Amino acid sequence: MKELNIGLIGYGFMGRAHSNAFRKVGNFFDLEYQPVLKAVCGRDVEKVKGFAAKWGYESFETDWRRLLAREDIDLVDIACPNDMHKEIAIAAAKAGKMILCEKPLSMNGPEGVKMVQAVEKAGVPNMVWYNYRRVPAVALAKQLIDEGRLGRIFHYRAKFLQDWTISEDLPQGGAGLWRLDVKVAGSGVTGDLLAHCIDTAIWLNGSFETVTAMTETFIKRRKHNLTGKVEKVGIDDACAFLARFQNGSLATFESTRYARGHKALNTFEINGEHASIAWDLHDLHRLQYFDHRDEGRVRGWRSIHVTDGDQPYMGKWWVPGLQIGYEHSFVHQVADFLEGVAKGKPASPTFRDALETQYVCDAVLKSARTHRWEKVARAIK
Ligand code: SOE
Repeated sequence: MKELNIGLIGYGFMGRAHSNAFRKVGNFFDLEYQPVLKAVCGRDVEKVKGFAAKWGYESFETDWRRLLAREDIDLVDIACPNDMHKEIAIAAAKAGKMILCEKPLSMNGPEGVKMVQAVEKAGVPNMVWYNYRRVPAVALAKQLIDEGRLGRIFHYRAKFLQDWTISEDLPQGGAGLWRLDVKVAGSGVTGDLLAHCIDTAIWLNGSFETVTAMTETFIKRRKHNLTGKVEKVGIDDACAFLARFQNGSLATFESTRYARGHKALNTFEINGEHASIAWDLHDLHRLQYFDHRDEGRVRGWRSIHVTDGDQPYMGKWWVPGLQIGYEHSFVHQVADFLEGVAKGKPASPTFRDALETQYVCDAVLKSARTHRWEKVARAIK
């Protein structure tokens, strides 16, 4: 087994999710490459030191440029806030490192273009952590669609609902709350939550054609944790949009952090001419499937418990009936990436793939401003 030295930048929620995946992947998947937790980087020396000790990183850095300059780092994993993705990714590409980048790829499309150009010019393997594609039930949905079981697709319906920002007293900015600061996050629920739904939709249903959107910022001013002042809120708290796909299907997407009672209700439903499928993150190991070709007397929605060895990824885990969870989607994504590196065949979503999601987000936010239908930009050459 060849060792692949990881340099992680950022040690928040995603730093933990990725580290956990790097640690576990070799125990469950037979791979040519074994990730080695070489170094973690963060600005606060005490915190980064503590993280390194807790997660088993051999060393730590407090300046990401020093991490990139190290010859013993093969892969840079960008798990810090969105406003830093571009600069780090471009520098990492120039340094010849493989790159994994937390979603969304960038603050906006133009930034994403520069990142795609940098990794493609350097010829370094790259991928963006849109982890929900690797939930076994979602991967099973992809198989069923690709086998043509649904037939022509008429409708795609997606939601990502949360309720954690309803209080007016919640500040914006700083650790944990940078998602509410537009200068750091780029946008609100569109880039943070709908980007997941859009990525999954592109994967399952193909490219978008046009969108029309509305957004709202319910709480207009919040105290900023870093300045101590009450400042304007620039993010979209909620976003709903309609879309037309290139395959002719019609779609609705909705996301908010103001849906009381919903913690992370990420769902999709797809209606085709023969069959429909539905998935829900709160019940992530199940795929709902309805097939009109079933005998009428017993026709109905099937709730498929996706835990069998012949279902995506499940042969690597326990025995039939025993489910896995959220963290495993990250393990699967690392496994697919490492397999891709070994075979010289990139695993999706690459930076180029993720740029498509960025273009959809840009069109959605533009439409919310113009109140018009907007065309989604095509990929760069
Ligand atoms: C926001 O609350 C968040 O943590 C997103 O940033 C993640 O991408 C999503 O998977 C869960 O919700």
